[in-house]
Amino acid sequence: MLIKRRRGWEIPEPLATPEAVFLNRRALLGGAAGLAAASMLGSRGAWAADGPYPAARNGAYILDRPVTPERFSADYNNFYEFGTSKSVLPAADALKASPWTVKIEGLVDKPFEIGVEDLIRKVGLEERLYRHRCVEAWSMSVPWTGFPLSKLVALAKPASGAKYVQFTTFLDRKMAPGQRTFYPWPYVEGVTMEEAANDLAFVATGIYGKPLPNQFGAPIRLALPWKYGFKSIKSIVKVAFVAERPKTFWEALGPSEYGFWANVNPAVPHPRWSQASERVLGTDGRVPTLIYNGYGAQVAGLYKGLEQERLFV
Ligand SMILES: Nc1nc2c(c(=O)[nH]1)N[C@H]1C(S)=C(S)[C@@H](COP(=O)(O)O)O[C@H]1N2
Ligand SMILES: [Mo]
Repeated sequence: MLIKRRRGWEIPEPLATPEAVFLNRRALLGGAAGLAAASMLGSRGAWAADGPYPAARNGAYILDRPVTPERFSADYNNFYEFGTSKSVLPAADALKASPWTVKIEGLVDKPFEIGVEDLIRKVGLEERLYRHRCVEAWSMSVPWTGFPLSKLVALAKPASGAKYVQFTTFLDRKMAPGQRTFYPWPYVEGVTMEEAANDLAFVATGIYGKPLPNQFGAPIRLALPWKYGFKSIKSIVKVAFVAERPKTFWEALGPSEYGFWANVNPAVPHPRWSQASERVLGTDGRVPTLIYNGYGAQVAGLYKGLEQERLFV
């Protein structure tokens, strides 16, 4: 029998129980108190009685630190389409996340459009515990529900000329007041085909065992835990396979501060602050930031031969 040796940073399962389970229990036992907690957490925070949530956890992706309680992570978000405040939860109520379709286009066998529910039915869902490290030096650890990005790539059947995958968020100035600003909307992000094929690259449709609440980027977003949080684009409407490196949103806004690669590295400071440590949401403490946010074993190989690039901004 093969016994998997516990890596130093992993913690026993009970500490990593998603808060949804805890809250569900409270909702069942606690009546009104539980319901109040549930309604606080965002408009799509329904307790799905059926459907694909919660999905089975993939035990290969666990953490060395407790899951951030939802009451902290769900009201401390970056979602500039709905304002620059960290508390975009109420404003993000305006996001109409259902029905929602995603266009697959560019250098593919045959472009197509697919509804999020159909997509989920095709690829299946799993839960993974991932760290998330914002370039602003705060972090959280959350249970995402979703599927590997490689499954979406396989569905798309890209042509050999495709070198990058470009993701685009919705554009709707009526619905999203933040898009009435001068920023280069819509939000665009991208990864190389090699990054997209890496097993860590994840498409999230849920969090805490339920569909994504709006402020987390409903109904479909990326989760790239070895990169700064801004790479994890929210509310995706288009996935395009392209030959040229996309000009990404933050890179377009501030190229001296934000680049394409944006891999986490504590040794490379942001021009205006240190990246050496991070504030952990829901605690009063800071912890040291790790290169590739702790995921170097899985991803460092992607960057061999690219040492001349700005890999860490
Ligand atoms: N469309 C879109 N995606 C986005 C952002 C945004 O403003 N708009 N903010 C990014 C940043 S800076 C971070 S840190 C994460 C925040 O994800 P969270 O709110 O789920 O923690 O979303 C990223 N994805
Ligand atoms: Mo961020």
